[in-house]
Amino acid sequence: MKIVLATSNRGKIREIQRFLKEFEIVPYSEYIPPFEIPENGKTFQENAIIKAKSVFEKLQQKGISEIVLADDSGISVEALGWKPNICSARYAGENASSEDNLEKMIQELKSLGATSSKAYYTASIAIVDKNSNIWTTHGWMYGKVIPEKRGNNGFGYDPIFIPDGENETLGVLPNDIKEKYSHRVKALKLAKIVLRNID
Ligand code: ITT
Repeated sequence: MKIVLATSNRGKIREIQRFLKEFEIVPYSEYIPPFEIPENGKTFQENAIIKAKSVFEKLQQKGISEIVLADDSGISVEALGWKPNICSARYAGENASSEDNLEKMIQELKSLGATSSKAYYTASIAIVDKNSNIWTTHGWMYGKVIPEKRGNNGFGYDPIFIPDGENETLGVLPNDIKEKYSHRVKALKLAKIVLRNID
């Protein structure tokens, strides 16, 4: 069964393909040129639905009818008043890179004098099936962030995030350890049940 991913984030594409091996996972950019999707929802769930529906509808306009899956995710940090939350991708500004966002967070933590702060990741997955039904699932990963980059594994904020139960960042820990705790994998486990029961 084919599933079109409504994301341009290569880190997400890699992790979703790795976990949903039983399906044929195709990024939407293989069908249509990537386009700006206004993520103006108030929650991860709302934004995941906006992304999945936007790509589903755009594909339908081209006569392509496929199941679409989107991921909206982010990190919430206690010392930052549980921000950036749904604004994680634009923490350092509208067109900020992952590197800019990471640097900004390190600087903010340093300026607060925090040597570490409790943090968690959230992932909301939205699926639009071929009958336009919408399904959502969610997952969380708890841990802390430190104001120092360690390792290059994972993506985004992973080089400063240490999951509960570990002593190293996700930048240092291998992929299979991230999978054990991952917010995205928890949401995808539930999404798998949905995907096995729709057509
Ligand atoms: P799409 O909207 O195209 O999917 P995006 O990167 O803009 O890509 P989001 O709006 O969902 O995605 O923003 C999520 C941000 O949160 C992302 O840019 C990362 O910086 C961060 N993030 C989410 N999950 C993460 C993970 O597993 N590891 C590290 N950072 C993560």
